[in-house]
Amino acid sequence: MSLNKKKYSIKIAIAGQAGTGKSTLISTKKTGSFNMGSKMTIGVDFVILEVNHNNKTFQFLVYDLGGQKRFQFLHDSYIKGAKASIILYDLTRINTFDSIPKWISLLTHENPQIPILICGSKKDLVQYEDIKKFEYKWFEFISKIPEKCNIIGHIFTSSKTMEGLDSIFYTLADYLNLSLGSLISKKI
Ligand SMILES: Nc1nc2c(ncn2[C@@H]2O[C@H](COP(=O)(O)OP(=O)(O)O)[C@@H](O)[C@H]2O)c(=O)[nH]1
Ligand SMILES: [Mg+2]
Repeated sequence: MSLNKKKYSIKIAIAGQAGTGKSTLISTKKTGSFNMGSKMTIGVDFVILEVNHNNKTFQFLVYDLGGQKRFQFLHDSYIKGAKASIILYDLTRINTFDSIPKWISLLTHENPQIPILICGSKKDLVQYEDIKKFEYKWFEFISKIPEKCNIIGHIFTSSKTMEGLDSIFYTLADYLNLSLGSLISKKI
């Protein structure tokens, strides 16, 4: 690797109901192994993830917004500076899908054009029929979402099998690379 290789430094926020697997997802991506025991996220956790994609190195500065309401005041300032976001719902709990609009409101209130990638987590715990059900719910959902909302995709993931984890960050990198161009090309 050349010493002058560019790194693209990107702030992102990860949101979603408590227990959907946000902390597990970023720690699994960071360490490369699934860790069953996870402690409650207090306020905001911060993790740096390096992802190589298309001959570029992306450094994602990931803010994990805890699901607890009392930390709301911390969320707003992080969201303002984020270039993209992930909303996680849990494929084993339908109410976490139904809460997506609440998280979209939170994100877009502070940052109206923020790109949002939606992920259904814990795919290892559900059956094919459940995935079909959520695909159907997704089509219903996306047809009703206001046009100004910048939803960039929907991915099913499992931190246990690692399915979809790379796709999340490749999707964000591809999107930001195209849409932001020089804005993210800060050489570090
Ligand atoms: N089977 C399975 N369990 C998961 C997965 N992701 C997270 N979990 C479990 O779900 C629980 C909540 O995860 P956590 O990361 O703390 O959720 P958070 O509150 O959104 O940060 C923990 O017991 C995790 O071990 C997954 O992909 N598969
Ligand atoms: Mg957490």
